[in-house]
Amino acid sequence: MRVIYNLDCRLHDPPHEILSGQLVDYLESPSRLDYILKALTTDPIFELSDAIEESIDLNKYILQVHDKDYLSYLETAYERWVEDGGDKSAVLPETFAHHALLASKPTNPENLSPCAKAGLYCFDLSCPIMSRTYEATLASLRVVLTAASQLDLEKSNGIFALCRPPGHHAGLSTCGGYCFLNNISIAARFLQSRITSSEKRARMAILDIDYHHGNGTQQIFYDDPSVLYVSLHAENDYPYFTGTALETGTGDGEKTTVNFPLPRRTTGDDEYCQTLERAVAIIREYDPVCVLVSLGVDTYMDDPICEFKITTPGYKRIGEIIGSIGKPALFVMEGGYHLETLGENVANVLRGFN
Ligand code: OKP
Ligand code: ZN
Repeated sequence: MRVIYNLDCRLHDPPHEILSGQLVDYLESPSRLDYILKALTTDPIFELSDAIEESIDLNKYILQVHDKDYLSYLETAYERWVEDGGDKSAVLPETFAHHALLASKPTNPENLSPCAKAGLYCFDLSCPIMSRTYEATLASLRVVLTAASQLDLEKSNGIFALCRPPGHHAGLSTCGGYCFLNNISIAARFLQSRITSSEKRARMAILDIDYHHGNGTQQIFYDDPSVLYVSLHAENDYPYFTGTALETGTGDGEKTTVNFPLPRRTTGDDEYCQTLERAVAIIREYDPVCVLVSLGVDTYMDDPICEFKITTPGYKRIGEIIGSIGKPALFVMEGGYHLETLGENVANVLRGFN
């Protein structure tokens, strides 16, 4: 299987995050990429390729998903923050635009102070913006769109975009949960624009198997019947306020959002795979052109922030079930924080798919 990567993804490298009230090393670290790369290079079935030379108009596709004011915030946040006297380490909000605090929605967000903007565009403390964060985020997206451009839509093959920072928590105009740009959503729009056969958008399915609910991806396609969003994730865990089975979409997009919240602590290989079979049946029925997989392996039994019990062999079964859809698949890296097994778990999903 072809694997696309780029080392500029390493440029986002915050020293710390606050986890359960404690200052700890930033979990979504550049070394995650190194560990996965290392595991994939030891198996000849993976054919690695650097996305560096690819010249895709990233902005054009970003703007099909994210608001323009949010995009210019990401681009300029660090510079403005430092000019305003903010700490040079990173942009981090100190006040959130909580609904209880907002007398009215800011009409001119560009006029807000750098501090206010941080609280408007971030929904948590896990997305510090450093001097080279945006560069890394664009590299991450370039990896994903390069992989998308190489996906053969005539065959039921797979391609893996080995990227970071991840994307599935980033919404129309919000960062959070280590995510800044919603890579997989932008890839879905990119793939739709590759298919110009009819005036109607081609059907895409996004299968999100990260431990956490992809609130951003859900929001982006909530009213859009051309993108089916199906997610398996832990119930009552981060990001806490989204991902119930009652969230099924709205308007024309009614029924094209499907959530499978699963119990924390007790969900192991068998329970997970049974639910994944149901998810896959829904995707088959929808009959998309291709499947985009938000590939998180933070469902692993020893993941430091998650509480599922998936085993390393379990990931191979997961890959096989995804392969049974019989569609071309773009795998996009999301979470997974147990460094020692990260690469092997990812490799097993891809091996199972093949
Ligand atoms: C990103 B991805 C929970 C702390 C959560 C942020 C987690 C972001 C996960 N106690 N911190 O979906 O893997
Ligand atoms: Zn996750």
